[in-house]
Amino acid sequence: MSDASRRNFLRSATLTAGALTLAGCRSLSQTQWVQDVLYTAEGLTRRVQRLFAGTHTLAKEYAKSDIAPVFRANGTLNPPTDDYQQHVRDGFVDWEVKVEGLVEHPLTLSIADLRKLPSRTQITRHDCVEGWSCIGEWTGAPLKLVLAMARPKPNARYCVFYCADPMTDTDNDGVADDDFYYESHDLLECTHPQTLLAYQLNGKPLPVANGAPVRLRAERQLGYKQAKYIERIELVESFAHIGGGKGGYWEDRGYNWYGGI
Ligand SMILES: Nc1nc2c(c(=O)[nH]1)N[C@H]1C(S)=C(S)[C@@H](COP(=O)(O)O)O[C@H]1N2
Ligand SMILES: [Mo]
Repeated sequence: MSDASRRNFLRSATLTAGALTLAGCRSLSQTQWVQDVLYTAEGLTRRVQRLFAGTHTLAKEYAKSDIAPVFRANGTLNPPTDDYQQHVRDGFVDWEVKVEGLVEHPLTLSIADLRKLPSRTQITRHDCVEGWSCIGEWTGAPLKLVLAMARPKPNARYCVFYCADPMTDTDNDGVADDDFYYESHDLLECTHPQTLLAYQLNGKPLPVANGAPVRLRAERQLGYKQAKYIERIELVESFAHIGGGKGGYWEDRGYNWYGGI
């Protein structure tokens, strides 16, 4: 896109949301809702890790020469719903990401809208609890810019990411689980500079297997926290009422909510 249209987009985003000036890390982290997250005691491991790691410590970034020739895919590789398959055929032009819940300005963003936002590119290592890791280059819109436009309300504490893939019988009890994949992160993680709504892997549109058209990258967290196929982001005060109440599809089945590496 041209500089002029980028400026226009930014201007209209600023006018509608009045918030892009808040996007700078410092001003955002001084707001009350981020401060509240910083001082919330949610469990010793997380608190202690945060104390040692600092608040916005960057995950390690790698060189181009470290990038794996093929980025391994895991979990859902191609959501089988009619709806998703139609989006694949349409090249995801009508895909929308809704941002709603405890926000002043609910948003609906197309992939084109996300691409118009200032982007970040980072080469990072993905670590899956199943015992493998892979280095790839991700490009996307920093989630904090999207949140700054949506303006979280003071009581918002988490983002819940709802995905387009239904999970089938992951507990192997012979009955298809009709739950969709979902995940959540606190607002500290969501405003981290390396937390992206990523639409590109290794310089190309995100492959279907890796979460097309948009997936989360929260680089200080394990693989299962990296929600793929994102359709909706809900800001909530608590996730006790969502799914099994543990903050994520795998958390509801026993994984830790805090997936810090
Ligand atoms: N929507 C969705 N997101 C998901 C999963 C999934 O099955 N569905 N699997 C998770 C797990 S366990 C891992 S390791 C990573 C895999 O991402 P990749 O396919 O790009 O390697 O996605 C995570 N996010
Ligand atoms: Mo994983």
